[in-house]
Amino acid sequence: MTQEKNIIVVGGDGFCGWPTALYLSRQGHNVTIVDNLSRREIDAKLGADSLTPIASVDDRLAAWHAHTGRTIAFKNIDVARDFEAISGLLGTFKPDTIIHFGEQRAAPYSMKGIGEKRYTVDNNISGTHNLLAAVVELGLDPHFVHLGTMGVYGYDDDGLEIPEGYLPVYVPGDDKQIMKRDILYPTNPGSVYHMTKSMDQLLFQFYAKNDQLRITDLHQGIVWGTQTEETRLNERLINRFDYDGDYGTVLNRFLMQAVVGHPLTVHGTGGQTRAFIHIQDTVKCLALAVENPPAKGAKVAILNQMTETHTVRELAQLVAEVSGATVANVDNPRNEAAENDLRVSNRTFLSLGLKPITLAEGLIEETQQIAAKYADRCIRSMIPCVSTWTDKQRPGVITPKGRRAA
Ligand code: NAD
Ligand code: USQ
Repeated sequence: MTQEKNIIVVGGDGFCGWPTALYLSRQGHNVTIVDNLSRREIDAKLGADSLTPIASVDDRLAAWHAHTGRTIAFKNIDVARDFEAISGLLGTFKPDTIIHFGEQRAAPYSMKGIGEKRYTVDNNISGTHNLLAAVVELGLDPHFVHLGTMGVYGYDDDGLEIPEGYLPVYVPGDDKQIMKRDILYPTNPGSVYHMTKSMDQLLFQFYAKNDQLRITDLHQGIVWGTQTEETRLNERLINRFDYDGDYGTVLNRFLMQAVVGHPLTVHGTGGQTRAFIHIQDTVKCLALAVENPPAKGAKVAILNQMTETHTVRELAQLVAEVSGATVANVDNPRNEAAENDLRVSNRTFLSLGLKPITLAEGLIEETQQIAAKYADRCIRSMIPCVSTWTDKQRPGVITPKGRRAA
């Protein structure tokens, strides 16, 4: 039995946060979810919805209690804007661990327009800073676990295996001796959203150095799948499944497109290589991170939270093979390398005992039990990716080759 901890899960109503809160509660921890429900509001504004029917927060928590006898508390707080409320909660609850999922996490949404760019920066940076500053102000010593992203490294294909956060550099000193320094792996974000995660890294570096906060930053790949052992217990506990052009991630989109008979929307050639992890493994990694905090005064622990890499076209082929779907190569609305290689070290989680679920194992179950089961809830008009990275990519805009189709 793990030792009971007081854990605050910021963003605990979201796709990764909800199953994590359940898993930690089932392990015997005392969990409080903090969420301002902004993700549900954004869906309502976009006219989108989770493919799976997600219950209200109150219903979710009541179902959890009914099925397990365990209680998870919920506080509706905007951590970016309501400093007094989050500071008050931290002071009362005195968490052993704060897990921070509470950011605007879609790259296409962050590139949609000036309002979305500003919201993403204000929300993500202020939220992270408020939490760190409140902890210091209150004289608390929780382990702060943050969800970062593989995308901070960029996809420049520089031939290196991406290390876990730090790059050893060798520079000539004044006396011509070669000195070794470990620097933060240089960031190269590909969207305003990814840029906020790069900026978060500097906040962590500063607070670990200046205030000896114990911080773990998990650089996570693209999460796929829907259910975990806990969310399967009852339909009121079901996890969200995003498939729309802003929030749907690539593999879940392909799975849903396959069952509704929509061609798989491969951007460009599909030569983009990305890192992936199943939601069940996300939850397990979080629990492993919670059990293994860095020492006080240590630098930020940066762990790559991913289990396999694939090109987008490989994913499309895999999904087409299991479903008979067709593949469409569409204009890429993003500003990203058309083709790249990606090698990533994930030694820490493997050494802590993670046994990853592979795509080959989980794909068919996901297609049949989620995408097919809820296919009639699909809003087809939400499938296309309409957020573009630059004005020139917008339909109807005149380019040197002519006007792009509206
Ligand atoms: P999500 O949008 O489903 O969940 C985020 C939750 O945070 C939502 O419930 C939202 O309401 C809440 N939130 C946002 N801003 C808040 C604020 N100011 N105050 C309080 N609550 C706030 O996203 P997710 O997919 O669960 O991602 C969680 C974290 O993991 C994010 O930080 C994301 O960057 C990171 N991540 C996600 C993926 C992925 O594929 N989903 C991959 C890598 C990293
Ligand atoms: N893509 C397609 N077709 C689609 C949708 C996407 O080809 O229909 C391509 C994109 O152009 C991109 C790749 O698939 O090359 C990945 O896109 P994505 O939307 O699945 O992932 P991304 O925008 O990178 O963001 C997601 C999460 C984000 C997280 C990130 C991890 O939304 O929160 O940080 O994955 S990572 O990519 O490793 O940085």
